[in-house]
Amino acid sequence: MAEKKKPAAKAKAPKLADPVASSIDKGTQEMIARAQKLGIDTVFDRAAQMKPCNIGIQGICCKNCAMGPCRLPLPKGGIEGKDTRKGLCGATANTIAARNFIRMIAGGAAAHSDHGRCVAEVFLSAARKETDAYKIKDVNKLLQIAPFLGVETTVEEDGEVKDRDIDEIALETAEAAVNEWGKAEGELLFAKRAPAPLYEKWKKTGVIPRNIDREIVEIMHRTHMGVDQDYKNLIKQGTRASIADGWGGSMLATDLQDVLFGTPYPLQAEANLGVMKEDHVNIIVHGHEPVLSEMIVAMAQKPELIEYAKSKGAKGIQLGGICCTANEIFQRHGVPQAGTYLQQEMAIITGACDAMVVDIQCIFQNVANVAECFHTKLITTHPIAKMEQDSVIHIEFDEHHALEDAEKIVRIAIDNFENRGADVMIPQYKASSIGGFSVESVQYHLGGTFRGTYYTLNDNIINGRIRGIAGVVGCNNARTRHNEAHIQVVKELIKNDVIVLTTGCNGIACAMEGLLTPESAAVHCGPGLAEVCETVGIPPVLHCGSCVDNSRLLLAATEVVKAGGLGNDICDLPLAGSAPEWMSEKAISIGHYFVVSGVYTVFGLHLPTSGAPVFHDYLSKAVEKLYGGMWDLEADPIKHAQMMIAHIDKKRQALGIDKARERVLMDMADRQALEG
Ligand code: BF8
Repeated sequence: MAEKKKPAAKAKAPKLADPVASSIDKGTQEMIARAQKLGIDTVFDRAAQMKPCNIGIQGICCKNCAMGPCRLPLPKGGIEGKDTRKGLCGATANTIAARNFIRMIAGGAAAHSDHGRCVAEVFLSAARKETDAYKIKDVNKLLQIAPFLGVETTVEEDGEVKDRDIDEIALETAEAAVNEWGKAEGELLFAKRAPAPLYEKWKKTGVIPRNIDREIVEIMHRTHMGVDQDYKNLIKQGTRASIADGWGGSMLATDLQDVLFGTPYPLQAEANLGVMKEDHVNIIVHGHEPVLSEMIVAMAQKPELIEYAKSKGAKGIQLGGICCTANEIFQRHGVPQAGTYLQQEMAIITGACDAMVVDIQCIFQNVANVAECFHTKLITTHPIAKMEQDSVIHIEFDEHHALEDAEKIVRIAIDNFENRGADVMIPQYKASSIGGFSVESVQYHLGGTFRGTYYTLNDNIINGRIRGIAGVVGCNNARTRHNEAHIQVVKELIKNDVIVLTTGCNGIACAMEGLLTPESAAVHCGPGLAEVCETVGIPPVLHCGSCVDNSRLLLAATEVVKAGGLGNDICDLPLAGSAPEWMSEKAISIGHYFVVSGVYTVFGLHLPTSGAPVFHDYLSKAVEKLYGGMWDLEADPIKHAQMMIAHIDKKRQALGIDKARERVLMDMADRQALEG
């Protein structure tokens, strides 16, 4: 008799994320719950279902050759005595962690710098007058950067100094800029924009980049099996490549974007998913390069296309940004920020996203799967960033026919409006925000038109109203509650009179929380910072743009050094950096160029170096001796902010300005007013 088959075991339902534990944002919580009801998985559910690799997290898994992967987990009780761990080839934990770490720098520097290269090439096309879509919008910025690239802006004729033709300057500047990626000799020209003592430190340690591409390529060579096997020498190359990013590729991206699209000055917008409108065609622009989004912004305002949208039953066209594209179009046009990195799937789950247009970086492949559950058209636009799913439309964007491409994309979105289901649910949460704080506009607000320097900012730091400056930047990470650490770190800093400069997804998180408004100063700041914000009319958190715009923070710090009274170098300033919810290789590159530019930099979550304690230690103590900045790590947001404040106080003490601050702290009337 045939054996009776056992009934198949009922498949276990996959574990789902708890919406409230996943995000501090109510709109995001609503969308997570909605997705779960509809049976659509999101990054939050996937994080609940898949644990991160415990060995990879420590940075000591080597898969650089086929004898491995070799894994050298740190023993539970740590290492006693000599660390004898080694891979098949003999690579130590330090070698493996350092190789992995600088490969992350290479990935991050490549991403920022390739973005910069694309902008430089578009600028070259504009300078050659090969495109009608892109023109030089900010001549002053061009004149400001041209000398750093070795381009004269004046000419002497018959003993008289005259302005050179702007088209000639543009062309020479564009050619010099493009050359920075691959020139055969010399050094990165923007390195000299750093304060002289910092430049000298780099020179002395031999880390001035030769050109941008070479430093990234050399990382790939050095970390190939059997090449560089000294963690100190490996991180030295990581330093060189990260400088090539911060003071090179990213800085060129920022500067040339300002030349082409305008240097940001403060303007107002709104942030969070609630900026989407049920009765409008909603286009979400997601990614990084403003080369694409600028054209979409132009097309979405074109009367003919607005009329076309109306002919399809919509009241108009609503644009919204996700990730750094959001920051780019917010800071130059006041286009609302629809959300941070972890909200990209959520924007589609509203059911009201008629098209999501993406270019490069930080784009989940799963947005294609989510889009398939709704009417949303997902459009990829960049030749280096396509998706395998058949539902994805690819419209290759090219500066030579950029306006036509943008119009085609906007028309696809409009045509798709009538395909919406009845299942639209836009979370009704949004906050007002003010952005557009470039180095120049901070100078205007905090330096004054007459002084034209950062003098007033320095003055307020010296007199203690402002305790110090913090750069809080970076991503979201689904391994921690969305936006919680961002907001707690920033609130703790401003409560303690530390002014915050923000970029990237931290900037969007702060916008969603209402921290980018001058009014928030009275609610959240210590008395000194609140007074400055009220007097000058600025928010306590200054939105400085996207992740490539971290170069603005380097230049702002340089301006503070130049204004005087706070030391001679960036490492002398009461300044600290932070990335509370980092996740990308770009964050590691940014973190490292902050550190080697002299900034004490704290990351949240973990660092992929913990499995190699000697190397991990080297990144703090030894690196600090070389450059004045160091890496630090703290997952708890309040402790994280307190570590930054302690560093700021240490620097105030070294500058001899700690006494002035004590006087401000003694002002009880201010304290009571704040508490009231
Ligand atoms: O470059 S902060 S999640 S969007 S990597 Fe990405 Fe991180 Fe956001 Fe911009 Ni930056």
